[in-house]
Amino acid sequence: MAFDIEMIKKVYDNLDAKVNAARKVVNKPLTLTEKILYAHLWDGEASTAYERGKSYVDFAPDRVAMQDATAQMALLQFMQAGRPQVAVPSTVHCDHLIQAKEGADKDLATANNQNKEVYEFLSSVSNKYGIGFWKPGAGIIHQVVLENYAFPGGMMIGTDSHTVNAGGLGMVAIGVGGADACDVMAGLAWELKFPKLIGVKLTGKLSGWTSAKDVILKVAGILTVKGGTGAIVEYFGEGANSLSCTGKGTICNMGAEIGATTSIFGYDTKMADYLRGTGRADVAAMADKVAAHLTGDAEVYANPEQYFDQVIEINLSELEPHINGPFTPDLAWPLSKFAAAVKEAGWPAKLEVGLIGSCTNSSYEDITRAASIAQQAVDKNLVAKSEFTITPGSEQVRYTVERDGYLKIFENMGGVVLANACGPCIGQWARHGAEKQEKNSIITSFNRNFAKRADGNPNTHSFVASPEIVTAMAIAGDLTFNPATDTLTNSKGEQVKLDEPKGIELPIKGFAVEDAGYQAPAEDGSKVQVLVSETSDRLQLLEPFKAWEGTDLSGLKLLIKAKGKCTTDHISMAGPWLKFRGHLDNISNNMLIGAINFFNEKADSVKNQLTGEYGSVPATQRAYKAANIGSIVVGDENYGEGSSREHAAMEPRHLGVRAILVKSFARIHETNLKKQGMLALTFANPADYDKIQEDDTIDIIGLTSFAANKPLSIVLNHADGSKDEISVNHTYNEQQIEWFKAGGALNIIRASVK
Ligand code: MIC
Ligand code: SF4
Repeated sequence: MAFDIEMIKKVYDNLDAKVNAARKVVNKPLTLTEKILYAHLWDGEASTAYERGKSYVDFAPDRVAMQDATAQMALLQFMQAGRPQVAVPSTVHCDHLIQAKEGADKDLATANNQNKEVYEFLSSVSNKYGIGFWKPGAGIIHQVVLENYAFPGGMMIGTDSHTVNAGGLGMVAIGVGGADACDVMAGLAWELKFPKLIGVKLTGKLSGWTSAKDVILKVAGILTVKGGTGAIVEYFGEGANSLSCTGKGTICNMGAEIGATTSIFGYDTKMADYLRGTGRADVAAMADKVAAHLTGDAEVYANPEQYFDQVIEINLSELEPHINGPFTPDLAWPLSKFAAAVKEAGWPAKLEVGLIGSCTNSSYEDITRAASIAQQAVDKNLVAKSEFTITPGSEQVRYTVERDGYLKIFENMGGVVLANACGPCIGQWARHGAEKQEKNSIITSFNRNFAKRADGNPNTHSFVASPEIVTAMAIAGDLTFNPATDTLTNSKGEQVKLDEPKGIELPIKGFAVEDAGYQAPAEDGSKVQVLVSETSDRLQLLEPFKAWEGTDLSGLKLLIKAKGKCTTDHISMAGPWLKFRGHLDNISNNMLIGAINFFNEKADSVKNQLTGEYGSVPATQRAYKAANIGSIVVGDENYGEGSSREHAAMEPRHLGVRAILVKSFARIHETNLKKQGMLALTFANPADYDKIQEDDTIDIIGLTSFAANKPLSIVLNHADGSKDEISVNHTYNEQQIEWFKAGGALNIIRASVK
């Protein structure tokens, strides 16, 4: 069930009829995104046109992908859904829990040992319910999915925000919380607000130091971290066709960083080459036959302004390499302006570590381009000044680049090859000395660079660039170095310049692998036992959340008014906490510990209104819970940006927070909150954020007539006896209101089983 050619065939067999039905109702030429969305309607062929950004629509995704850190919660929920098998092909990938310390072999052995209980749980649940299982060391979910499962015209959801990577192979692939995955695996529809469409027209052709990564680094600079919210980004134009399939994957991958629902490219010869190169000539042949439906209509691409809500044009021939950061992925600097920016801002110019790989940039092409730079270090007598690490995206890529001699090149330059896993990208990095919290700089080919993310040190300035730029910077050891123009002094005292990178898209001798790390599920899993020990500190069976009490909520305490950026890394940190991703009570001890308290500008220090004392956020909330008092969290713009981790919604739910009130939400997080039965509210007037005071007791009014498109009211009872009443908006539809009333969506599925 994990790979299902029959499923792909069915999608293609029905495509013509479905696209034609959509054409009739939409009544104008169609973008690629619309074709795929309308071809995946839960109710079959389209009978009505949906309003972008407004209509909630039920979809029928073809596949589900889950990674180990989110799969635990997704599958703990699925176990309660009472289904014998998953309803659509699904896979689990063990990639997030491996800590980078000494190099691939040792780190993998340690992970297998330390995470034994979790891996056994995931492997047995997968076996039982018909889910394909990719063992630790097999690779990072998005790379493995691109190599094995993604297909043009398909629709997939995955419990990781970078699921969108598969847009590089023409798929509408969307990151979701585990509860959404649980629904789809249980055979239910998956709901999404019909997205707005952003068109990105690519002209020209890449050359020199510029790579596909620079397209998305540039787009992130234009659209910012929230500019893609509620939208799907569709890339097209002659420039798009010239990019390799994996390069397209990189661009789509980092579309998560602009908040886009997903990004996509139309089917072309590069995708066909990649499918054939990865052993799927049959899929390519089938796609060729329906190729007209796997790209947008010519009229759309000729006059994009008429069909997209927003259009951006980028000329690849003029695009410069970019470096984005620090602390946010949308602070975009063209290479030629970066050195001045570093000096002006006073960021540490000395580069400590360069890290390449991750799900964003670990294709054969990426590795060969970076290796062409690393080779020059050796050839030109340069000694790399920074530490350098490589995380291959999959065992297939690792095995192939080792066979072709590229890993040796990195090692010759002093690089350390880490396990095929997320590693430093998600804080699974035992970085020597990070605890000293020194101000320092690192540069990665990853996608995110939020504070503390990689090594837990808030003073690490993390920058994002392409693997070849990262490699060049690691050789120079200096962020003010511009490889396109500057020279370096080698060990003989000569001035040498690095030549432009050169890469190979697909291995000339083909991909190879000895053990890809895949375990197929049992044909009949009914006898497979899934055991969760009651005393485990890593796994905990879920208790149903309580249903809504049927009244307005009054007497809630303000838990925290978070100031500024509050990503899912701030709400539920990864790194050392990843080990508790299957244990809701234990992981709740990290709730909001990274958020900055507006009133004292400190992290993890809030006033307990019952005692007047300051304490950590989780401890304060546990005190409210013990006293049976609900609370509310207030936040700024784009609250919950970043990850799909539903722990960021389940922890407050578990600890008794009743509502999250913010200026705006990131999409996945907002849905996660709704699914778990929380109230996700936004200020009708964002300036009302200023009215929230530290000692407020808060009432939420209007819940007894809670309805779609109808604002609620909030009364702020200030400590001095005065009051403010403010209006708050929400985006709940009727069904989502039922989730709230039932105490969470899972309670509704549970009820349907009995
Ligand atoms: C991330 O890049 O932040 C993660 C870790 O892959 C997350 C998923 C998680 O928190 O487990 C994501 O992007 O969704
Ligand atoms: Fe893993 Fe990093 Fe990719 Fe997330 S962004 S899936 S942590 S490699």
